[in-house]
Amino acid sequence: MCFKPECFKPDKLSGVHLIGSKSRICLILIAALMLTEGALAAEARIQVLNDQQEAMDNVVVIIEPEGHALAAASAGMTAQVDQVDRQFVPHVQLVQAGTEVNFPNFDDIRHHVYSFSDAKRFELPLYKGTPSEPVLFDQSGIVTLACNIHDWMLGYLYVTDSPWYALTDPSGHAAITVPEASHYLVRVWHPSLGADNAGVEERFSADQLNNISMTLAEQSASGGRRQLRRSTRYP
Ligand SMILES: [Cu+2]
Repeated sequence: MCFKPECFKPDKLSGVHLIGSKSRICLILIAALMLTEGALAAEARIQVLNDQQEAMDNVVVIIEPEGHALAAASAGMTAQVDQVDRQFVPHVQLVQAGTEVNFPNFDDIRHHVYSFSDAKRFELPLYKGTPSEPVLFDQSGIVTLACNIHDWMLGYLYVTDSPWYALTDPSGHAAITVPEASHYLVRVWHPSLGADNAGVEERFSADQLNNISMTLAEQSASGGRRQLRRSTRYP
């Protein structure tokens, strides 16, 4: 086999001569579009800490890139909130508006799951196993989940219009791939804020996006009011 540059003429590359000039232009355009798509993605990295500088997991993180429409959830998006050992698992579930959620009961007793929240009022009367129909969550907001039988059972379903979201992991981190924009609105929420508080949002520029740190601080001096302090670490 020849590896000299003169040997790599187009007519020696199998298949190339089978593609017409119009097809070649199409292929070049598709390749260019794919490259453009790739270049338009940015990585958001957020860490949420409490006021003792400890990592907070299960914090809802939602990003809205400025100038980008919040695309609707694609049809058929599903999620689930289990009942295990008389608890909702996960304690916080995060879905995009338009998602259908199943509530399977893995306990050997019956549960009666309901919500009176404005974003979704529903009721799944006493059942075992998985109810035959999922519940559609088509409106953004915080849905508090409870069980009519077991008063201590409490869970949250955070419904967002944005397709760019994640929950923080045990190290307090969330990484979200977002489209490129000059600025981003980052919203965070944790159950300790309460269901009536949609969360705290801050605006960040593109060059801050991959190193955002937010602190969830309890303000005991102002009557126990909780709020978020924002800080951005620079290298
Ligand atoms: Cu129950």
